[in-house]
Amino acid sequence: MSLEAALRYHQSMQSTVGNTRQTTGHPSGFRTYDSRLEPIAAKVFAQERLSADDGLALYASRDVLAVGWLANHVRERMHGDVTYFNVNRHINPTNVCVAACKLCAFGRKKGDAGSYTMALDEAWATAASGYTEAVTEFHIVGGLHPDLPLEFFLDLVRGLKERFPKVHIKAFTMVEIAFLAKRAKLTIKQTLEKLRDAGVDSMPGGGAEIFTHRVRSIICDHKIDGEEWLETARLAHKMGFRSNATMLYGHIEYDEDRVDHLLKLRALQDETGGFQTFIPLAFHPENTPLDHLPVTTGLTDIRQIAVSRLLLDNFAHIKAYWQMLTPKIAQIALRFGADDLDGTVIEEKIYHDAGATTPQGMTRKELCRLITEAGRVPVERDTLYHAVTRTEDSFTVAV
Ligand code: V47
Repeated sequence: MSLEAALRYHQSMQSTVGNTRQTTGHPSGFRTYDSRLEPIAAKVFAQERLSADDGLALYASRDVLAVGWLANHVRERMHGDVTYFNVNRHINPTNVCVAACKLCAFGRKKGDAGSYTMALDEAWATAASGYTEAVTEFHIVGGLHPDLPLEFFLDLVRGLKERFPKVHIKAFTMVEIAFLAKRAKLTIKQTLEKLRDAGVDSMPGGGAEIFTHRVRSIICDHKIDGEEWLETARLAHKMGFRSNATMLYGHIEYDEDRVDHLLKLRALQDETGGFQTFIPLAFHPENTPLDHLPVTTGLTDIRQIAVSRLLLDNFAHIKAYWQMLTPKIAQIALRFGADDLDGTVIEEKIYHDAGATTPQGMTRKELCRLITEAGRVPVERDTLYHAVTRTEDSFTVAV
């Protein structure tokens, strides 16, 4: 059957099985067979803010393609075809962690088999290893080590800045910052000041998980609570740091928890404007105490990207983190609301300890191929979304 014939057949089936997509009458030609999406579409076209109920309707809708269409509409309104990626390296200085979060396969207790803590020289050598293209970003996160003092992390960052002065240091989640502050008997603000003076440029979005107490008390009861995560981000933004935000989905949370999480991030973004990118993270259960839970499906992942784009109207970017989604789903996500794929990464531990089968890293060429094949235009960015121009193994950043 030719493509045209297949499309005609599909259309005739749609009109006979009662699943007919209705147009809303809007000039954009939006169509849905879910009447609950029509008022939401009207709001999206009028650039009006969506409510918590709208969020729930988007999660509940059986018309995932229509949800994705709306998210893609917003994505193209904001970014056209531009799709961002970066050349980065992840560094996880230690997997020793006092917390024993049920969501995690990465953390180990001190002295346990498989536990490790890098010496400073080792961490600096790791930063330089494994890749020939000049990285523009180090992404540094790790366990909550019971003995490593704040000074260790300050030395780590200072040493990196000395050795790689042009590389942006995106380091330490809000959870790590609150932990380091407590250990050093400093306020969060004092700790952030020390990190800034040592050379930390921004923060990654991890540790947010799901903010509601019911969920947090089960999946990560040793971490700071949702309010403390938000307050730490608030303080960081007020000091001029930019940060990302994440949400871990696909475990024991309900749609209501996800909507609550997204709207809390949206409210903080209204206040500070400090978030750059939102990254929905699919839960990988393998090797965690929650390994009886199923992995997320492709449609759940794609819908989550789309709902994030639609609810987070004040976030500039939605990232389809290919390491977590797989390159195939991440590529499709570029048509469902995402405008960023993250980066080369080089070495990833958190998801691979939890059973991820994705490669450890990707080259610029491979990332560009994924983006181009999705009909988008790849743009290499630095952490702050300035375009990067490359010559062999060096780069310049447009500011
Ligand atoms: O906070 C831990 C999650 C996060 C599992 O800011 C798990 O650019 C799934 O935050 N299954 C760390 N997820 C990763 C992260 C991140 C990744 C990429 C880019 C950025 C950014 C941030 O990973 C943790 C937690 O939410 N996580 N264990 C697991 N078993």
